[in-house]
Order: sequence, then C-alpha cells, then structure tokens
Amino acid sequence: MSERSLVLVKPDGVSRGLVGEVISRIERKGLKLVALELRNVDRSLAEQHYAEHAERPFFGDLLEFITSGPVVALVVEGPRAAAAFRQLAGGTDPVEKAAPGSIRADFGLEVQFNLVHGSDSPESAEREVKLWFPDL
Ligand code: DAT
Ligand code: MG
Repeated sequence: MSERSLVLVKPDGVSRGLVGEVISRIERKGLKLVALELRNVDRSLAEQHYAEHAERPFFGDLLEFITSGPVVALVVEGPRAAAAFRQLAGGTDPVEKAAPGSIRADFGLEVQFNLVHGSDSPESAEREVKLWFPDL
C-alpha cells in the first residue's frame, strides 16, 4: 500500500544549499517524487501548516522562521512514506534526538534550525498535502 507525505526543505536548508542533498536521500531511500516546488510561504499558510503548535511559546518564532525565505515543498510517495521520511529526517532536536546519519543529525545544530519538515503520520500527511498542493 502506497502513501503520500509532505516534505519541506525549510529556509535554513535552502539557504545552506542542502536541497540537492535532501532530494538525493529521498531518491536513494526509494521514495518517489510526485510534486516539487520552490515557494515563498505567507503567514496564512504558515499558521495553517503549524496550527497544532499555536499555543506553544515558540510559535511566533516558528512562523517568523518559516516565512523568512523560500522553502522547497515536495510530495513523496511510497510504502509508509511519512514514517520513512521521518526516519531520514531524524528526531526534532538535531543533537539530542536525531539518530546519527539522519539529515538533522548530519547537518543541524539547533532545534529551531533543523532543516526539514516531514508529516508525522498518514493523517497529517493527507491534511498537509491538501494544504500545500490542493490541485494534486
Ligand atoms: P517536527 O518538525 O520534528 O515534527 P514538531 O512538530 O514538534 O517537530 O515542531 C515543529 C517545529 O517547531 C520543529 O521542527 C522545530 C520547532 N520546535 C519544536 N520544538 C521547539 C522548541 N522547544 N523550541 C523551539 N522550536 C521548536
Ligand atoms: Mg511536526
């Protein structure tokens, strides 16, 4: 059974020139690319994307960051796509949680600048793919 997931290379990943690195890892894992776009994120999309964090103390900084420069948004597809990309990404904190060899562990230092986003479940993926790529 195939599944889709939303992936973002966040502004830090784009500005550091890690787009190719992330896409390469997705392809080598065996996930298929079904959408790919460089895009600027407006406040409304950022708020909807991170709605689950609206009450968190870091929400303002998170919105500021995700709208600070272009992101690369992708939809990937394959068996257990959401979990598979989360494995490639590593845990949220690049130092304390991300496993060695993951994207966040290999390239990140701080939780706010952890380079990539991946939907955290098939249900989140469905919501996020619709939000970012309504015509897909
Ligand atoms: P993930 O991106 O691994 O799904 P999340 O959904 O809990 O993590 O949080 C979304 C993003 O918010 C995360 O990638 C970075 C930021 N963030 C999370 N916890 C934070 C914290 N304690 N301080 C600052 N930023 C945080
Ligand atoms: Mg999350």
